[in-house]
Parts: sequence; structure tokens; C-alpha cells
Amino acid sequence: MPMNIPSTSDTEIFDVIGVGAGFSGLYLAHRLTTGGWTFAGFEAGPSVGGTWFWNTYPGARCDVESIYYSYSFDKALQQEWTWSQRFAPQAEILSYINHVADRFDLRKHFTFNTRVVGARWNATDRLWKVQLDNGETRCSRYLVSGAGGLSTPKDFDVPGLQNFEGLQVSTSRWNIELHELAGKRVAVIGTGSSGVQAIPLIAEVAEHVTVFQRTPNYVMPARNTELTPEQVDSIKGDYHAIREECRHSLGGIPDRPTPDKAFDVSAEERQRRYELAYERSGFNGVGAEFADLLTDVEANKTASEFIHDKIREIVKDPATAELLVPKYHPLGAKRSCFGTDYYETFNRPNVSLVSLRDEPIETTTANAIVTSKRAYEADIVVLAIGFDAFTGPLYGLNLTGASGRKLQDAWRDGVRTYLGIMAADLPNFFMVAGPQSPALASNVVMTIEQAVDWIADLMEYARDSGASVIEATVEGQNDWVDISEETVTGTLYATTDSWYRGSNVAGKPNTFLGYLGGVGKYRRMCAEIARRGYPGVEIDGEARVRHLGRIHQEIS
Ligand code: NA7
Repeated sequence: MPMNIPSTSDTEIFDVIGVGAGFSGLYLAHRLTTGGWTFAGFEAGPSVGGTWFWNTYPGARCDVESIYYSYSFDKALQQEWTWSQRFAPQAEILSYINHVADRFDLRKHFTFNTRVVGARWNATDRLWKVQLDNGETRCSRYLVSGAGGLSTPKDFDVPGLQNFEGLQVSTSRWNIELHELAGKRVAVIGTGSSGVQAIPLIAEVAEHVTVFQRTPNYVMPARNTELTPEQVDSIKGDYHAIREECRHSLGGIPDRPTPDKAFDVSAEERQRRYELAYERSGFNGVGAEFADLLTDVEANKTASEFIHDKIREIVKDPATAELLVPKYHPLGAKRSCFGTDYYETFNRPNVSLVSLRDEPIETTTANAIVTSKRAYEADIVVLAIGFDAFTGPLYGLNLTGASGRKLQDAWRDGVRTYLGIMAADLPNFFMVAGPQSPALASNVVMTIEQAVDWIADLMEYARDSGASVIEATVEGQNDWVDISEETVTGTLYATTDSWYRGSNVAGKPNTFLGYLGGVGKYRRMCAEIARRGYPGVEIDGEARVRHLGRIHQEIS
């Protein structure tokens, strides 16, 4: 039985239906209800938290510092909440989200254990008809997705996995206690952020861990620490300025921009700067130390090789170290990981590494993973294989637009959005932190707040002018696709396979899922669009036409 059911019925028309009760959905509910809109939110899980509700695997923590990865919309909230660590663990982030839900009395706006499984725009009534997985429908004037970017786990595409008779657990739906792995032979498949965080803790309890690695990644030491009372006081005393800096930064955290290119300085100076960054660690690791590290392969090599050497220093067995050295992509061109004792874990006698590039998995039997070379017996398989990023959660909504076309058909050849917030043919539909927004490459909480505010402002603008239908024009959307692609062209992201480009999911079109112009520039672009009366958006059939590319060039 769903909990906390708001007084909804299938005849009542809400101003807004919101999908998801994670960071996006909660702020959306707060912002819109305080703005006078009626709101009904639906959340598939039994409680609030989104990503931080589901990803409870051992070692799960955010790789953006918690003082930044938290809401900034309420001054009192940020003064009363105290983060215990630099990178808070999952449980603490989930407590924070629960605190926010209680503090602003947001749970009453949501129906839990209820998934949105379809939505169709009815042009005659100017309404979204939303289908729930309990068979009921609801109607609203606006539909807003806060379904998240990394919330749809990738299909378990490991050959023969259905034959395995031991326990299977995925990091994104973790449902066992760590001690249940004690004395067991554990196979971990996947070495992205989730695997990198979980493997050292699993190795502490398991009898043996076999790590199946397809692509070695760059793992920087997270250098997580407790925050001292003095540090907390200093942050709280300066929070307004810190948040402002984040809002106008590249990635939603304070920047350390440098005009220097890697070869502008001596090899000794490069080494010195990389050492400093490696000691400091955090979101960018050594990836931001020179201006050209993400645009020039040779410059990037200087940083990549610095990490290669660190791996060789830490890992005692040279053959294992060579397998761990990330040689298939430049540093930072796919999401780097931040770990604690990750490489050190491979010095343990109960941990072994299998390179799937050298011996691909051929099948799985009742008790073993079988590669082209041999069978590896296991009692438990841990899948840390990632997500169908950004489009997976949106396609799960089965949106049918004004033309009768499904979103997944409209985007068959690649994602097409307006600001990563709207899409042509989907009137009165918004995405919070959607594809082609800065979400992918930023402190996403900052991006979420900015998107929700912009959406709410646009809805208010339409309401004030007596309008009821808002839709991105095809031209506005084409402009934004060009702009977002321009921000990627010429960078090393453009040539590297990763979930950023959809390459982790079979058949997914190869388009970059983010905007790389920076959080600050994007914010200014969105503000400028609002100031000019929303060019690229049709409001009750009227559109302001203006080439968005020119606006993007004009803003600093
Ligand atoms: P990621 O980063 O997508 O990592 C998934 C890992 O699983 C990665 O090493 C993949 O190798 C590997 N993988 C995926 N499918 C398979 C199969 N079928 N066989 C073997 N190995 C596979 O997901 P995470 O959950 O770790 O992190 C997601 C994001 O969350 C992260 O970027 C942060 O933003 C937070 P590949 O590299 O594709 O060769």
C-alpha cells in the first residue's frame, strides 16, 4: 500500500506532477508549492533520497565535497546542518535528504512506492495524462522529471549470468550486509566509481575477491577526512561567498583556473603541481592543473603518466600494476574515480585481478565466471556495471508528445534538448538536470537548484501573462544541440568512449550527454534567455526568435 498518499484522485487536475523524490524532486516540490502551484510527486522508492536511497553498497560516498554537494537555497538550512566529513558517506547524505524533507514538510507532496510508467500530452485539454504503475492515472498542466541521471541501472549484460546459482547483488540496488560476504569468494565485475569504492571494503571481509576489470580507470586518492569544528565554523561563516563562487564556476565547486598550459612550465614544475594536486585530491584530481589537459593529448599524457607511475609505486606485483594502469583513455576524458586504498587493496593476498581485455567473459556457470582462459569460482557476484545514464530514466517515463511520437523515437539518433531542460514536441514538460545540461560534469546539486529556479520562473512568467502552454521550438532546440556539441568538440571527451557518450549501453546513440561550457556560463545563458523573453520557446503559440548561438557567444 503506498505511503503518504496526497489527496489525489484521477479527476483532480494538478498544476504540476513531479517525478522522483531525490535532490531534484524535493527542491522542485518546495519551490513550486511555495510559489502557489498544486503539486503531486510520485517516487518509485519507499522514501526520499533517489540515488542516495538506492546506492547503499559498502564505501558509497559522494566524490564532490559535501559542503558543496548540498542545497544552497536556504541560509538557515546550511547553517544548521553540519557535515562530519569532507566526502560524506551515503548514510549521512541520506540523513541530510531526510532532514530536508522533514524540515520543509515535503513528504506530504509525494506518493511513494509508485512509479510513473507513461505520460501523454493531450493538446485539446492542454494536460498531461500520467500513468502510474498501480494502474491509476493522474492529470496535470505541467510534468517535471526529477528522475535523475544515474538512476536506471544498466541491464545485467554479463554472459550467462542467469546460470549463476550463488548470490548476485548489484551496487545500485545493494540489499545485503557487508558481513554476509565474510568467508565468501566474491567476484566483482566493474571498476568504475562504485566498484572502486566497494572493492577495498569487500576485500576486508571476503575470503577472496576476484576483480573483473574491463577498462582500468584513473583512481585518485580521495583523502577523505573528518571536518574539524574550526573548518566547519570557517565554512559556515563564509557560506554565502562560497556558494556564489560555486554558482559562477566551471563545475559547481570552487575553481582553481590556471592560464598555464602543461608545456609552458618545466618538467619539474609540472611534477610539483601534480604532486600537490594528488595530495589535495578531490573532484578534479590532477585534471585541472593545466588549461590544456582536456584538449591536448600530449599535455594530457604528462598527467596520465604521473598517475601511471603512482600506480606502479603502490602496487607491488608488477604484472598486476600494469593491468591497473589506465592506458586506453586520457586522464579525465571519462569520469575519474576517487578511492581510499584502492590500489593498495591489490597488494592483499586475498585479492586478484582479471583483465577482461585479455580474457573476456564467455559465460557464467552455476558457481563460476568463465573467461576465455579459465573458470573463476565464486559464491557471490557483485555487479558494479553502471547505469543507462540520463536517457534511461527519461525513456522509463514513456512520454508521448503532441505529435503522438514517443521521446525514445524522437531521440533515436541522439538526444535533442533545449538547454537540457525542455524538448520540442513535449509541451509543458521539463527535465531537471537533464541531458545536455551541465549535470553530467558538475556538482549536480548546484545544477539542480539552478534548473528548478529557471523552470519555476518560466512557469510564473507564463502564468503572469495568462498563457498555459510552453514548448521548446525545433529551431531553439537545434541551436542548443549545436551549442552543447560545440562545448565538447575539440576536447578529449569527444574521442573517448564512456557513459558520458552512451557507449556503455549497447545500441545507444553516440552523443555526448552533457554541456561543457561550465555551470557559470550556463547560468548566465539561462538568465539571459529569461531576460530576453525566452527566445527558442513558444508560449501559447508565440515564439521569440533569436539565434541562441549568438547569445551564447555574447555572454562571458
Ligand atoms: P561506471 O562508472 O559506468 O562503471 C561501470 C564499470 O563496469 C566500468 O568499469 C565498466 O567497464 C564495467 N562494465 C560495465 N558493463 C560490463 C560488463 N558487461 N562486463 C564487464 N564490465 C562491465 O558505473 P559506476 O556505478 O561505477 O559509477 C557511475 C557514476 O556514479 C560515476 O561515474 C560517478 O559519476 C558516480 P568499461 O569502463 O565500460 O569498460
